[in-house]
Formats: sequence, structure tokens, C-alpha cells
Amino acid sequence: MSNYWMIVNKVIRESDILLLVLDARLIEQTRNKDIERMVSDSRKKLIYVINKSDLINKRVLEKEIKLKNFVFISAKKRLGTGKLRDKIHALAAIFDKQKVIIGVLGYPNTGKSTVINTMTGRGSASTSPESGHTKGKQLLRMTSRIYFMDTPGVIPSSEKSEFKHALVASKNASKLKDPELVAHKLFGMFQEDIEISYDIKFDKDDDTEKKLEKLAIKFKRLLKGGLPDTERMARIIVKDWQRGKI
Ligand SMILES: Nc1nc2c(ncn2[C@@H]2O[C@H](COP(=O)(O)OP(=O)(O)OP(=O)(O)O)[C@@H](O)[C@H]2O)c(=O)[nH]1
Ligand SMILES: [Mg+2]
Repeated sequence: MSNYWMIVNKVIRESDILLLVLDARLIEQTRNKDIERMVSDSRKKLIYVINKSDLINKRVLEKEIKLKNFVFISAKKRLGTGKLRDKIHALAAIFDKQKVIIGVLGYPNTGKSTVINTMTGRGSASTSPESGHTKGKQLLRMTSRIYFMDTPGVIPSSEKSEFKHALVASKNASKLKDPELVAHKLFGMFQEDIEISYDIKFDKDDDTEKKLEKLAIKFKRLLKGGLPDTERMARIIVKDWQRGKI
């Protein structure tokens, strides 16, 4: 069995309740149907935690969500965390156990460790803007009875798309093989947000190369000889996207 499935299996087996942390900007892309199926087979309760909701317009989205049991939160801004705590208490009350374990699963970098820190009120789960930060699983205390199990982020092993990994920040921008392609797709999906963030307006017929050149010149990302460094600029855009700056 691959390492990926071993982690997921073990966490599901050892937990009483599961949280699947999603990125509010990419709800569908950060879902993991395999995990959802396994949780459903285990008959354990799953709460979808749609995190980073400070980065989106929540009211527009909430109506469109087709998930069964979800809560919008911003772990960073501490929004919606009371609601999540209530849901956890309600589910935990069903168990006649001394220790109730909440397993926290999700893509790398969706904010699993930050969610746990917000819920426990401690900075005990270590976090980082770079994905792949949490290594082994660890238990963190919310109350004397309720514990969270932090886990390393998991990517479905069948998934190979560098773009998706860049988009959900599971692959660090500095490690991308083709940052310009990722930037190209980001322009396709979020051009307006990019223009606002960088205070720039592209022409209608600017292609990706041209847009990257304009940005590189504006932000003085230049090669020796003064030519715009489009590759470096592409990595900066991906990084800013991953860090929620776009
Ligand atoms: N804007 C915003 N950023 C957040 C939020 N929650 C977490 N982040 C940021 O997202 C990045 C990743 O957070 P982590 O908690 O380390 O993510 P993780 O899912 O534990 O990541 P791995 O352990 O690498 O799988 C950090 O830079 C956090 O500050 C949020 O609600 N809003
Ligand atoms: Mg983590």
C-alpha cells in the first residue's frame, strides 16, 4: 500500500470524527473523493471545513455549496470558528469515551494546522506558507476530552497536474518546472484579480508572455542586460496566489 493510503487509513481508523479542510477559493479542487468515500465507508462523521474564507466573498458562495455538512471559516482571521466548535461538541457528545479524536485531513497547505491552532487556542501545531510542512501525525488538545490529530497533507496519488498542485499550493512555486504555464492558466482564471492586486491593466491582445513582461518591468524583475525576467515573474505570481495575496 502506498504511503498516502497508509496515512489516510490510519487517521480514519484512529479518529472518531473527521474534518476535511478545503480552500474556499478552490472548494472542488481541494476535495478528495477517495478520502470522502473511505470516511463514508467507515461510517464516521465528516465535517467539511471550508477554510481561508477571508479570501472570498462568502455570501455569493454559500448558496451554491452542495456539501452535506460544512462550515465556512477563516482560521487566520478567527471567523466561523465558534460554529465549527459547536459542530464538534455536538458530534463529540454522542461518544461515550474519555478521549474523542478529531482527525484533520486535506490537501497540503489548505490550513489544517492553522485550523487546529485556532480551535485549541494554542500555537502548538506548527504551520508554514510552504506546503508539506507537517510531517508525522500529532495529537493536540482542544478540551480535556477532545483532541485533534494533525496530519501531513495528502494529494491523491493518481494526480499529476502541476497546475493543480500549484493552484492549491501543494507544490512550492520555487519548485515548479513550468511556472509560465501555471501563470498562463492563472491569467485565464483570475485575470481581473491579478490586475487589481498588481495595479495594472493589460491590453486585450496581450498574451501571457506580454503580460509577464509588463509585470516584470513594473516590478523590476530584470535579467542582466535589462530584459524582463518572465520566469521569475511567473513564480512570483504563483507564490502570491498561494499566499492569498491575489
Ligand atoms: N488567508 C488565510 N490564510 C490561511 C488561513 N489558514 C491558513 N492560512 C495560511 O495558509 C498557509 C498554510 O497553513 P498551514 O496551517 O501550515 O497548512 P497545512 O494544511 O497544515 O499545511 P501542510 O502541513 O503543509 O499540509 C499558512 O501560510 C497559513 O498562514 C486562512 O484562514 N486565511
Ligand atoms: Mg500542517
